Amino acid sequence: MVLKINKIIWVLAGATFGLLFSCQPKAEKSGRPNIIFIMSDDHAYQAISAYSDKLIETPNIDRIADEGMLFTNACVSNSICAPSRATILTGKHTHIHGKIDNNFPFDTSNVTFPQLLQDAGYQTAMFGKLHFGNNPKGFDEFMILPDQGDYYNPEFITRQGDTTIQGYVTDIITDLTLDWLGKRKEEKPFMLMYLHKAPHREWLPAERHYREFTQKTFPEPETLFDDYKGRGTAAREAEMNLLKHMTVSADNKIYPEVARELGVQEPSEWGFNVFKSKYARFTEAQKAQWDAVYGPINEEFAQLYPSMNDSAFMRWKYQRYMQDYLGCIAAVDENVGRLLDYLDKNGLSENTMVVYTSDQGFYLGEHGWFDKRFIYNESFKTPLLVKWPGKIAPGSVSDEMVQNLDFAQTFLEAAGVQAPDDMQGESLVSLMEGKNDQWTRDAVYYHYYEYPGFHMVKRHYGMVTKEFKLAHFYYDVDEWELYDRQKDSLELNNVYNDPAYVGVVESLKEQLIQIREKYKDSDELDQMFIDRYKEKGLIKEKK
Ligand code: SGN
Ligand code: CA
Repeated sequence: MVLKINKIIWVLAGATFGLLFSCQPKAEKSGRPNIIFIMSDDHAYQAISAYSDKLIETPNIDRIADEGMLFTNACVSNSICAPSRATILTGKHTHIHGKIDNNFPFDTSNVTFPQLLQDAGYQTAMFGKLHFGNNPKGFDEFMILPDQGDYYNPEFITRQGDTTIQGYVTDIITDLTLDWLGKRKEEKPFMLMYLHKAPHREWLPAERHYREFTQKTFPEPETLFDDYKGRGTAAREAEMNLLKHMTVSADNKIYPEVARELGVQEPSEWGFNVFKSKYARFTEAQKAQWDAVYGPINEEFAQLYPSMNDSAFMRWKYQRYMQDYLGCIAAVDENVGRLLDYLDKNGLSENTMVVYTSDQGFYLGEHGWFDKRFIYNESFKTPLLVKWPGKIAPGSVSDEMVQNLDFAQTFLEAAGVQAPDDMQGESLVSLMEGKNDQWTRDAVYYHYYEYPGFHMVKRHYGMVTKEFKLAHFYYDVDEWELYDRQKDSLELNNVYNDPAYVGVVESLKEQLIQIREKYKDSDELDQMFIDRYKEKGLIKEKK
């Protein structure tokens, strides 16, 4: 009912506005803002120059913060792809919308913000990676990658059927997006989700970028050789260490035959198979271009490998990893620039909110890791840059604890649509407008489930404030960790059992109980999700 009234109000308001300002550009008739949600996959904030210029310059992504706001404490509620995307769409924690991991399909009976915006008269479109196992609801048009999608010559799922498009995925997703913008009805506001696959593993850059980035050397993180002392079992047992778990073939691009001949110990055959299947997708011309650059890298590796010790091999892997990962980001940045230029040239910038974020953060060698999943900083935090001319002051910064949980309510408020009462986030509009006194949140909740599974990061939930991080790892362990975020920014010392923190532990545990209640999470639900894994044979019964 509320929605219907809202819709009527907007139709009337739009009509009045249209009559009064009929000489305005057509797109602004209704007065409601357009919304462009740009999300990349696994884009670490460490690899955006608005946050840090140690690794790469991203001038186009940075433009969003220059013209708007940089959030320095944005985070996710569950650091993995599909759960994060479901949280973004529904405004609910993963235990509520049910998409706790990448295994089970999204329950499409959930109400999502695009459906509400579409009902309120917005044109809606989605291009790129969704990763739900089913098609999105609430979109006038979509073209999505099946599952993780491919970097080269990717397939797309559309309502009309599947199609393969020749070329490089980041460029193609942008072409589709710009094409739709050009074709849309100018009299209606739009909400567009422009969702990159890059820089997701296995990090295949475009030719123009691998030529450039394979020539570069990058600074190593302080904790590349972390020995995980001072942390718990979960950090020690996670399978995402560059030396032990990153594959020399699929990840570092050494041809399987070269790796075999050298006797490199791969974690499993899987890396070889992934490399072969990705290489097989290339056209003959793409293979030739690839071989011209990666062939010499293979030759050099064959020379070096026999005399490499573990630390030299780790360093080599780190450089290879960064060259390809950052090469993928270069294409994302260029293409974000294409989109921003399009908005400028077509008079759309003024009335469009543009958001840049990632579905979660990522380890770029910190703690010796790649991948994500943990409540620890590099995976828990995610980039967030937003511009909204006239609402957000250019060059502003917010260090509030905002979450992917907040997007749905933010977009609904921006569009003047009432959010359903059961959404669990908080609209960021007040923060964007500089009304910081209206922001009351001082802690966020986190819960990761996908265990046992890829990379073997144990199940854990926790709570994070600006000062502290408290986490409980459960299921096959029962371990608590506490980090003092002010004194230990690298999160190297679990102080949970430190007598100096007895009072802090007591009060944070109490607060954690309350936040679990507030968000309707519980031990019973934790057990239910474990049982679901048992039923599906994803975990064996405990002895
Ligand atoms: C793939 C990756 C993993 C990654 C998961 C989830 N392996 O399985 O490293 O953790 O996706 O990523 S890959 O080499 O086959 O790409 S997510 O972003 O979809 O959650
Ligand atoms: Ca991801």
